[in-house]
Amino acid sequence: MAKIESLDSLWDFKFSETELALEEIVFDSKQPVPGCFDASGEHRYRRGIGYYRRTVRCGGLVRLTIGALGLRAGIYWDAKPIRRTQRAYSREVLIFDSGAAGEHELLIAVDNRYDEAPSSLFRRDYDFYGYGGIYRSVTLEELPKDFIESVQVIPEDIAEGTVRVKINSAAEHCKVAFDGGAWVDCAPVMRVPDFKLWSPDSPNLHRMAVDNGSDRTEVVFGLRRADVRDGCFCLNGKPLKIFGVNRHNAYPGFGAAVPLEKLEQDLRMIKEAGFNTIRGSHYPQSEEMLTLCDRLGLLVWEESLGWGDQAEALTNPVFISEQCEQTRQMVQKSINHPSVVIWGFLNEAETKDSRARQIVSALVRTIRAEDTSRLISYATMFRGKDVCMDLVDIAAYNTYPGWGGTANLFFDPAVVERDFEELMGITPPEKPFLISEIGAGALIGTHHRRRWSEEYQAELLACVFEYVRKNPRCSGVIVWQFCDTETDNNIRVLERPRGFNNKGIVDEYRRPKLAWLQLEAMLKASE
Ligand code: ADA
Repeated sequence: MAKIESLDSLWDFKFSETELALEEIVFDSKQPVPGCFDASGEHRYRRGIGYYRRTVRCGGLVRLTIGALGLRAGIYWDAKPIRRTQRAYSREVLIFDSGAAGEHELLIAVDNRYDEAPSSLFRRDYDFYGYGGIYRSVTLEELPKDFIESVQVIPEDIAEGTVRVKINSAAEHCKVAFDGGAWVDCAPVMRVPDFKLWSPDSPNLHRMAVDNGSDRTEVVFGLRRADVRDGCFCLNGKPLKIFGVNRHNAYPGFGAAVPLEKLEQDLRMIKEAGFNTIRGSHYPQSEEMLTLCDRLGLLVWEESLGWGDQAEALTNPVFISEQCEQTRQMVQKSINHPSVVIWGFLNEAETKDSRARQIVSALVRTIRAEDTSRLISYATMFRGKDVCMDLVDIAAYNTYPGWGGTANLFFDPAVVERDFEELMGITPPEKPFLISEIGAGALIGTHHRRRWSEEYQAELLACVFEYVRKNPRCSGVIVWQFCDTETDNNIRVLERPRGFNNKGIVDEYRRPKLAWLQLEAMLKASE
């Protein structure tokens, strides 16, 4: 197995509001990688370019993996450009000849200025803070000539314990071994010895090692099937009701570069409270996040980056191809994780405009070309006016009864029932009916029972959970949102007190609000 070197450390750093010629840069400080330069310290809230540099000892063919960065970047090896990307939150994998063995320079110029063009994947009006930095780990690996590029293991028949194996390797002949057992010749469909199914209650995992004679690697996978029967979401053939949270990957002081310890604490907290699902809103998730969900037994809706994109963007050829590319990369990256059961994209895009059908179809085709074993959806805000829902498997609605557009100061349970009845009425019978977002803002410590109080949020969400629990037609609800998250206060200054989206059921430091305690009690009571 090739040795993987972590490049996480303190890198040389320079911040500039305008672009600098590489040879002119005077690195005057240090920044941690992973890290967001605008999440704390002297560059807090500033927009510009963060130049990160470090040296690396290596030679020959290498694979450089950057877990994620944002918002856009130029990547340079020995001062030569090797990639430009605007795919914030996506993993970047670069395989290239690093030159003679010895010391080389890696420079990553990260730009957090908003790009407002229709082709842009991250605009200022997105309702989450656009951090600048290298969000996730960076690694480097020297590769043999006949290296293994990727290994996919997709459950085929869960009664028989068979999997479909796809190996992308320069050397054709590969041997594989399951769970430390005997090496056998690889075949397109293989039976896993002594297999056990994966589910949230029993998150059993298997390992498959691959050897092609010059390179060796190992992947972890799980056997489970997610599908739709009689309009219900099913796992391993049985209806499963989704009770989940939307989670932004952010933490005060760290921005989008959430330390692993905090990530693990979040996921454990969510699992222990009794939730079974996380929607990774609104971008691809890290390898560590999905590995933890596989192990803890949490289902994941993973989606590519998008937020409220309008027809002008949705019909822009660059936007379409960038959306397809980031979605393809997301599916390839996460395909072995049993926790991922739904692929999503384009949160709240303008899918009431028939011109959106082109991009939605292209995204569905892109996903299907990589993986036919999971369900596909997108979260719509357009209810009966949406014209793209026939293209996906699940009818998923973002809906805010009792929050937006009503004059009531106190919570009125009738609004929830009315809203859900209307949505169920427009949902085709063959599709699962899923609430992909619902919630209310609550300022922690506010207890006057009216809007913005913890009580108002708790009453609303308790009413929603009760309705979903009792209603067999409803496949589930994913609360908006797990924790309060910073947003760009320039845009929503009057709707976002403190510069935060305050609909978290825990605050930004993960201190529970009443809603958290109430939902936890309800979930535990129904276990
Ligand atoms: C939308 C959107 C979320 C968030 C939410 C809100 O549903 O998908 O990202 O902005 O609204 O809090 O209003």
